[in-house]
Amino acid sequence: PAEAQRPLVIGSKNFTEAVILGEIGAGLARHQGLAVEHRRQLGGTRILWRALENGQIDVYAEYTGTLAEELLRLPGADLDALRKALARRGLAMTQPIGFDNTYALGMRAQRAQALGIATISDLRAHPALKPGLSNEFMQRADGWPGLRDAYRLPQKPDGLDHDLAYRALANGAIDVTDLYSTDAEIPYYKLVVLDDDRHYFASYAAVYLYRADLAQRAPGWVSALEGMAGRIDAATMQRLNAQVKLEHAKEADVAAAWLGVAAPEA
Ligand code: PBE
Repeated sequence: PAEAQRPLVIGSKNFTEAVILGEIGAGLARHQGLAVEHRRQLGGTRILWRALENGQIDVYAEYTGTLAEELLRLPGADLDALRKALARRGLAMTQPIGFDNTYALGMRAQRAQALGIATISDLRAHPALKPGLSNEFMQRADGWPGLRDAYRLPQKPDGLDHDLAYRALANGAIDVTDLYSTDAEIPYYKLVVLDDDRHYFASYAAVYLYRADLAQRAPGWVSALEGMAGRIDAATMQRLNAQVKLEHAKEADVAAAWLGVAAPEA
């Protein structure tokens, strides 16, 4: 049937880690002789979610907190509740891959120290600080509007591309940005992660989302994706991100090297 001929497609969001996880997912299929296409950097979260729902892609890497807070609007839902809500949409989720990539607010360590800022609450006393926040964070249910209200923050942030935020921080164009906790730039630029003292941010465990029909169409791929459970810890993911962002390796090469050493047998 036509369904069986449909090529296998994995997608990725438009940031480095997402692309690496896309390349690893594609590599797992290729290891089994399956032809798979990786549509790289398709867009932001909502674009990938829609592409998965309507079958333009079969798989992409997502984060549990993003599913709960932004996509399914089930704040605080556990893995079981997320799975049930996904199943109703013909979708499924692997076990967590082994690391969390949470949102956090960050500043240059020196500047934070000079101003006596260690927690997000401390920002309230510094209304003149300029936040530059990634465009997606500005709009998301778990992003700026909720954070501002939860902490009663007085600042007026600008939106910018996440990849540009680090240089803007380094050269003083902005004072605060939203970090992704596995970003390689956090130690590189000597940034400090402000303590989320009101526990606003959810936990964002990395998983692969896939269309439930993939279990019939490519069962070996589904088991290989499930075999990623617990395989990448946060330090490893930050190192893979660093290879691309700081050492300028290609995502595909970083993924292939990781698979060569650590690939679970199909
Ligand atoms: N992140 C960090 C997640 C949410 C937290 C940007 C990696 C994402 O949804 O893409």
